[in-house]
Amino acid sequence: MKLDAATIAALAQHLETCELEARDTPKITDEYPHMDWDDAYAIQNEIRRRKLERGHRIIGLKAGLTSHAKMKQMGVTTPVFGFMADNFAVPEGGECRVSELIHPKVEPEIAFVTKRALKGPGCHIGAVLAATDFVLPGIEVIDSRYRDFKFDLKSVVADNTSASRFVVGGRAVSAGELDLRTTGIVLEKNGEPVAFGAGAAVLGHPAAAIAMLANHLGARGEEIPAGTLILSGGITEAVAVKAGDSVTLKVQGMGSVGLRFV
Ligand code: OOG
Ligand code: MG
Repeated sequence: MKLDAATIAALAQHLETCELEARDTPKITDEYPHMDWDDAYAIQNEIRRRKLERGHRIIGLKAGLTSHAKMKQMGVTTPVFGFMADNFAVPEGGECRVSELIHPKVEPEIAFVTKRALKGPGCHIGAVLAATDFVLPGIEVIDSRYRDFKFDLKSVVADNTSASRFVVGGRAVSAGELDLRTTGIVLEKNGEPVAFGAGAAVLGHPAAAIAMLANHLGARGEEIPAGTLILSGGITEAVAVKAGDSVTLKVQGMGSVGLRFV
């Protein structure tokens, strides 16, 4: 760790205030270029603690930057992990208020729900599939607090990996029912297909993103509890949205899920 506790608390307060007030900020590594990975996750944990203290619940976890399309779009090379609070959830077919956000983008994802705890190190896709209750389509709405979505990995980790809103729905299927590598997806905006892909875009198999998360937590003495919802990461580049847009994700064998931006 390179930052002291007071600096970590101040940066967490700054980033969370930007989230809650829909204001952007330059990336924090401009001012703290020497901060390390542990500092970045410590700032994210402090944001989580602030939300819990105000009575929020943590209702899911996420992996991000798990596909080459996303890594290329953002100019980074390593997946990152974050959390979702209760107020991030949009009901299936529901509305997402753009006035609460800075510059939202949508991502097509496969969501996993665990039925058993997953613990690293050594977690692999076999263990993930065995511990998965079901998978279902999910759209993540990301909203980096950083100006023009310009960040590096440590800044984005501190900013809870741009987590903002999400919707899951469609048909929940057991993970063994489909080959998630060849499961096709189509993301539509206002009825037009805007992005296509298949599950293998995410680390060869979306379950690999869940295994990576379990190994990341395992290195910190933590685990993914049973009954956890996890977003495995955008399969394609993220697509910008504005008020009036309607977005639908169709996933082969899993139906569709959507939301509207107002
Ligand atoms: C970081 C979050 C990326 C994903 O699914 O790749 C992410 C960002 O691109 O702002 O959630
Ligand atoms: Mg995502």
